Amino acid sequence: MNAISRSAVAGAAALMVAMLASANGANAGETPAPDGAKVYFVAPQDGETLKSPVRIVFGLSGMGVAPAGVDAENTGHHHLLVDVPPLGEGPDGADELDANIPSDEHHRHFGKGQTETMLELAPGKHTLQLVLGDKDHIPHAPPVASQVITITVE
Ligand SMILES: [Cu+2]
Repeated sequence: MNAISRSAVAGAAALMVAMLASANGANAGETPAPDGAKVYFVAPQDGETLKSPVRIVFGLSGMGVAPAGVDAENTGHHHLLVDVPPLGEGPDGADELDANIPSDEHHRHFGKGQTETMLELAPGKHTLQLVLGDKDHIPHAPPVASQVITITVE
């Protein structure tokens, strides 16, 4: 094979990789998540009305919890998104799927490996979403995120 056809083959291969990545639907972090991994709210339930502070219990199946910074296969730590758009639909769009999850009152990190929290919330409606992050606080590929639930605080 001469040099020209060799680079044409490499170019075609790169194009195929790019097409596969876009067929995947979205950006994603570099840490793989196993098929069927799921994060969900054990409590509260979607639509529930509660008093503050609200006890929030994180459920995870198909993966394990490890503290931030620990590099162990098929693990991550919980993040709780409060009153922000669903992961991937915020101001940075799909870039949220392969970036560090911010750390602020709307993006709570549980980097010690916690699986529940008591959350102070003002009266009114609030949305909550759980997102698993890898050792560097980046969502997995594919992202492991719960449905967004809405609760009302009295
Ligand atoms: Cu984190």
